[in-house]
Amino acid sequence: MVTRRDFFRGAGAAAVSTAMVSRVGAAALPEAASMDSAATQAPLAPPNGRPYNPVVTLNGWTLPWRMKAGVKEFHLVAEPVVREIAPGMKARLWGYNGQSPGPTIEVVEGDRVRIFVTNKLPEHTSMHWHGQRLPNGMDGVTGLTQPGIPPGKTYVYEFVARRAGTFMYHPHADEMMQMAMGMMGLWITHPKDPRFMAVERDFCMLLNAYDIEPGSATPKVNTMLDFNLWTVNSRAFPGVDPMVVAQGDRVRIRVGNLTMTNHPIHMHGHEFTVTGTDGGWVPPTARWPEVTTDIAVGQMRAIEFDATDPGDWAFHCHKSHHTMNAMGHDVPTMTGVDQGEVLAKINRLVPDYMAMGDKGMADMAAMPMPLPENTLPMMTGDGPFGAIGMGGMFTTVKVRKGLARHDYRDPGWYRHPAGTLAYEYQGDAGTLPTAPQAPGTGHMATTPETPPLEVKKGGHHQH
Ligand SMILES: [Cu+2]
Repeated sequence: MVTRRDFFRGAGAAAVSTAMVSRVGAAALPEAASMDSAATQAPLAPPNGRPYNPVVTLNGWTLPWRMKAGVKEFHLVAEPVVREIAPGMKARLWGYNGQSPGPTIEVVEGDRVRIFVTNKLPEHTSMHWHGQRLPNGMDGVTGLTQPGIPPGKTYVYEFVARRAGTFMYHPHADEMMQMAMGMMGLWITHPKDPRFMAVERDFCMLLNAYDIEPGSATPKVNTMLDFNLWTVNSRAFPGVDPMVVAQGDRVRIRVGNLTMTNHPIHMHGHEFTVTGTDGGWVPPTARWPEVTTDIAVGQMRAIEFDATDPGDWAFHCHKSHHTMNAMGHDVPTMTGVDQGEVLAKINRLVPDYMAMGDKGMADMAAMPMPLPENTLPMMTGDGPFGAIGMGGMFTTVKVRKGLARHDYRDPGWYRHPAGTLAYEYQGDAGTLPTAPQAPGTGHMATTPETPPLEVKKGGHHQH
C-alpha cells in the first residue's frame, strides 16, 4: 500500500503520483492511499487536471487521485483506525484510509469525480456528500436512495462537482454510531478560476466530539449530548497543530461542525468576515466584521482575515468546557471550601489524593496528577509563560514576519518586542490611579471606606 509518506518522497508529488497511477493503471480500483501520521501534511499540489490553490487540512491530509479518461477517481476505505487524539492518548475509532477524519478530497468546479467506497467495517455503511449538487441517487442515504454498502463490498459514486465551496462527507447509515466513532471528512471544490477569492493560506478543519471514559480508548456510541472530548479533526489541544501564517497574508479558515452542538469559534487579535457557508460564497456586500462566529450542527463557515499583527493568537471555541478534556465532568465546585480536615482523613486511606479547587480551578492545569492510562489531563499545554490550561477545541494562529510562501513549520513561541508585554506592577499602592466615584451608585463604587489595596513589594506572589 502506498502511504502518504511514500507519496511525498522523492522529487515531488507530481512525479510520484504519475508513477503510482501507471503502477495501478490496469487495476479496476484506484489505489487507496493510507496515512499513518496525525501530523499536518504539506498541501498537495495538483499533479494533473485544472490548477488550483490547495488547502491545508489541520492534522490531516489530502487524498491523491488517479485521472482516468478525464475523470478524477478516488478510493475511500471505511475501516477501524487508531487515532492519536494528542500525545499520551490514542482512540480506537472508525475512519477512512488510516485516519479519522478521513482524507480531504480536493477537486475543481466542473470536474467529473468517481469515488470508490470500500466497506471494511463489521456493519453496513454508505456515503453522503453533504452540501453537494448531485443526482439524487448519488446522495448516499441508506434505505432512501440506496441499500447500505455491506461489509466487504465497494460502491461507486459519480457526479460532476457543480458548485465551488466547502463540503463534508459522512455516512448516512447507523449515523449515531458511525459519526460518534469518527467517520467524516472534508471535501473542497475549488473555483474554476484560481484567481477567484484567492488567499495565501487556506486551512480547513472539522469540529467533532467523542465520549471516551478516562482510561479507555473506544467512544461510547450511544451518547446523545454529553460528550467529554471536544476535538478539531479528532485532535485535542495541545495535539492540535498551530496555523502558521506570514504577516500580510490573506488567510481563509474553513470550519465544518459535525458534533451534536454549536460552537462559537473565536479568534483573537484580528477581525474576520464570514465569506462562505454551506450554500456558497457570501457576496461582499452581505458580509460584516466579527471576532466570533457560531457554527451550528451540520454547518460550515469559511472565515477570512488579513494577518496584520504578529503574535501567537488564540483560536478556540468560546464554550469553556469545549476547551477542556475529559475529567471536567461532574466535578463539584470547591471554590471557597476548606478541604483541610477531610483531606487529612482521606490521605490516611489514599496517600496520593489531592484536594483541589479551593482557590479556583487553575491549579488543575499545572499540577501533575496521577491519571488513568491513555487519558489526557483536563486542562493542559505548556506555553512560554507556564501552563496554558486548555484542552479540546483550542489552537493558535501564529503570525510571523517574513515567512516563505509555503512555510508551515511551527516557528516556536512569539518573541514580544520590548514594551508590548503585560507586566507586574511593582510600585506603591498609593501611586495607583484612583477610580473616580460614579454619582448615585452608592456602595457599589469604590468608597473611602474600602481598605487600601495591599501590593506586596519585591514582586513575590502571595500564594
Ligand atoms: Cu464548542
